[in-house]
Amino acid sequence: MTIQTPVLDSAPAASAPAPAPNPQSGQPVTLTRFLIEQQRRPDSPCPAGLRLLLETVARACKAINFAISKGALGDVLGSLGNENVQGEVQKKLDVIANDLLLDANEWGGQLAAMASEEMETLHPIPGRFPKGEYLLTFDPIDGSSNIDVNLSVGTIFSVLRAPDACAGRDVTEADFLQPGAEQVAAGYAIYGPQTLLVLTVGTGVYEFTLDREIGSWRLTDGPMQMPRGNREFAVNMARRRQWSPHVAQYIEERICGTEGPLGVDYNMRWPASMVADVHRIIKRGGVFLYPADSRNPGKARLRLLYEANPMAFLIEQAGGAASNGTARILDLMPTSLHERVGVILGDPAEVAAASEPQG
Ligand code: AFP
Repeated sequence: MTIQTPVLDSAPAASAPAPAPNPQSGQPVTLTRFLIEQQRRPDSPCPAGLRLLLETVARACKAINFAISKGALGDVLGSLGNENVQGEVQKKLDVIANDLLLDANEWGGQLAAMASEEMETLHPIPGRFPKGEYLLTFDPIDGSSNIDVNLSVGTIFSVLRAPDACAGRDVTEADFLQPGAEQVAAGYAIYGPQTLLVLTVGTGVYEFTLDREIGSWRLTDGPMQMPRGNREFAVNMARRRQWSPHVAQYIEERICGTEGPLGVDYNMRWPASMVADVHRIIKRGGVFLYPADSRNPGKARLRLLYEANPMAFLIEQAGGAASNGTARILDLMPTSLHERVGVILGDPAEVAAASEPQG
């Protein structure tokens, strides 16, 4: 299913949000019940194989949450002393979370292959297990630099359909290089004051809270639509020298507030965790920027396949917009597994104002 979401310059309304089961009805709506009800929809945005895959990913996120919460009481903090394929110092939890996702997902028969921020090449499904129709990409721990200082981190995941040809051959990197509009599901777990799972199968964005007493994900919000007009931006000001003149002016005008051309004050956040920023924006609005380096666009920070694309899918489903500064992120054709892009996402009016003028 290709996501037909309106173009960037019109505030995209999410595809008709599904009538989620009523969390207030007394009956706990678990993730399993929610996904089965999505599967039963006439347009079946969540076939059985996808439902099983999402339940497996959600189960792995519970295990990741358990590992993270051990902190200094378990051997999970600190770094491994080496760098990952991104050239970033690899944290112990990066590898623990990556292995939990691989181990949970490789035997179920839903996947043709996986790819991760922490692995240079794709992870094929071992020959002893059946191959399935989906491709899973993930950032096992987003915000790794926050782990050792007890700030929010998350897991980001994206599901694509594997090309039919994969059935008869080995999966290649090229099979993953699909525009984000081809995603059939995306989500994140956020390991913060609460442990939350937020996901979409193209029928709106839904939030599940981990009930730690019984270990069950329970529907607590959705379909979520981000509030408009919240004057709050998230950007790393230390990267100022890398911004284009247009982005620099966009931020400067907001810093000037009532003393500048906009005549209104803005607030700023920077938790150094995209998952925390995206969740805040879905819940209360605002805008997130991590622009590409204007002097060398290839030196953008965020990865297209397993950070920008899943978050863009979620943001658009919640009524927002997501751009690389010049184009809709979900329309971009990836050229490599770990390709990096600039990201501006959130309130459509703010995304349009921060994006480079066309023409
Ligand atoms: P890490 O996972 O390496 O901590 O990076 C997190 C991230 O990819 C994204 O979640 C943040 O928004 C951004 O990088 C933070 O980047 P800075 O460290 O440059 O602020």
